[in-house]
Amino acid sequence: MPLTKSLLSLFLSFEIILLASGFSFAQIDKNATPATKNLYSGLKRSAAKGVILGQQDALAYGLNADKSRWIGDEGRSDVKTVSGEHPALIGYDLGHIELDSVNNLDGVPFERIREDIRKNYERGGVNTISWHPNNPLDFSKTAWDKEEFTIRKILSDQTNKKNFEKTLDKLATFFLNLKDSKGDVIPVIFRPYHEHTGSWFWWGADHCTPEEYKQFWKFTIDYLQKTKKVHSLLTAYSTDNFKNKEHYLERYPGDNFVDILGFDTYHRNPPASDSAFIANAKRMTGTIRDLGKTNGKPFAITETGLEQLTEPTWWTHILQPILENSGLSYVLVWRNGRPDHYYAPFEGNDTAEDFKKLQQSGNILLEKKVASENLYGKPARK
Ligand code: BMA
Repeated sequence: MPLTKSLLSLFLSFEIILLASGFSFAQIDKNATPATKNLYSGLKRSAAKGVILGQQDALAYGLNADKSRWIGDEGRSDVKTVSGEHPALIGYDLGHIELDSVNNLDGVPFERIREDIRKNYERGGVNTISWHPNNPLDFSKTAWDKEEFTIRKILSDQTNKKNFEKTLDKLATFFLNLKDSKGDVIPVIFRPYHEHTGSWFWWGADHCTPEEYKQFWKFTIDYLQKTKKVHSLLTAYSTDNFKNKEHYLERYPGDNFVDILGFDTYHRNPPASDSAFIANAKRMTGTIRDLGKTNGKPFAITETGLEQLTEPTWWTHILQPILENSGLSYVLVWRNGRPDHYYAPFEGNDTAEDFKKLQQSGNILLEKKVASENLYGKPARK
């Protein structure tokens, strides 16, 4: 019947509009660049294919077969040496940008970070940025050097606040100067003030109230987006281990200030803790999946790993069960920083074969599969 038919088509077109905009409705920056908006929907889309595997500082340095360090080699990453492909998500840290330092806190030149971000972006990969800033009230103190109520002292004192804005100006300059070869600004995931359920950083749970943390977060994001006009960020909220949904959300600044829901969790004391680690990671993934589905936001394990990979089948026996059918957009393992501090396989590492099995399982997406997902553009044709 014509009436029913036209009602139906009206309903359908409404639904199509909703669906089309639905992928971006939950994104916080309405003025985000087209590539940033596409990345946001791309991260949700690719989660149906597998979990993007990433590593911190993967392109900047790593380990040789004898565990000596390589630093700054072009086109190299330990994951590529082992698997033939770079990780499809690369993490970087901007710690010490606030000091106008040439290198970040782990000795990587900011110029190199900028280049690696561009190269990874042009390969279709994803870039995520954490920040371990020194204490803004006293730059001689590191991110781990806990002052009493730093955040309160920044928010409540105009001079401190103005000084902190100068630091945010430096971040904004960095973000705005990340350009591709066409001169367009490159989108990045920005993951500030992480692991705040713990108290090891000056922004941690014991050093500010939930309200202060939220205010500080909102101030940072508003300042970058509204004052500095940075429109290339997806913002990731990233707790450490948490007990339940209430604990996860205790310091959540709100759906209008967060694009990606995440948490960090490290596997410590293996093998005694193996099954507890898997169960815990699955439980926490379940919490952020529920929240992500409700809010239309992508969700991710923003840091994880087993230091020194002491279990040869860690990838298929520990990580794979966590990732399988998880709906996670990505998982990032930490850096191959030192012979006693590494999280990804390198040439000759005991877990290299097992890593390849995980690669073949189809549960993770590395460079090639992510490139074919076209995360910064329209969905790839079937
Ligand atoms: C920690 C360690 C440190 C490093 C810091 C920031 O987990 O890797 O050595 O300085 O992250 O990258």
